[in-house]
Amino acid sequence: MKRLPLLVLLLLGSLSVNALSVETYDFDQEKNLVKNYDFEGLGVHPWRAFSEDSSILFRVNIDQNESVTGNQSLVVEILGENRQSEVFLATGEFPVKKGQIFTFSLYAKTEKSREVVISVDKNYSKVDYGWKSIFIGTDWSEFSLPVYITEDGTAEIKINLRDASINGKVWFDAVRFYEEY
Ligand SMILES: [Ca+2]
Repeated sequence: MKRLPLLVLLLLGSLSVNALSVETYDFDQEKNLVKNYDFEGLGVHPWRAFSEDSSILFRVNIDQNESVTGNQSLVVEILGENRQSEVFLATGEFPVKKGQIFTFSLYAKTEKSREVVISVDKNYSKVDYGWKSIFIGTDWSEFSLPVYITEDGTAEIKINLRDASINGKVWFDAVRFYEEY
């Protein structure tokens, strides 16, 4: 019985080393325009999930057991038997100017591999500033999209989970939208 505390200490030690190694990546967070980009607080605000199909069942939460940075991530869970409708994840709009070049990047993983579209568009219009189809797997991976602004106004980053007939959890962490100089 005396060996148990030592074993627990060793396990805790190895966990904290792993956590440190994924936390140290080279990026200046001052450049990041995304609010709540690493989901280390209590809530999901200002992120929101929505679908134009009101029959789709999904929920958005903070997951305290999965992360790339810190200890938490954002998780979207699609539940039940759904049609192939789209579920979007989005955050607020950013003021942008014609000619600016941004990068939109994020880390993601999922319970069941799925195709997801990441994009940046001008809200309430058909103007796309960047668009990419990505394949999210069961391990954390980083994805990135170059964004070219062609009009003054606002832009919004969007994540389209596309096929709500594939249910399960999809996690996101370390989301960035920053200008390239
Ligand atoms: Ca995090």
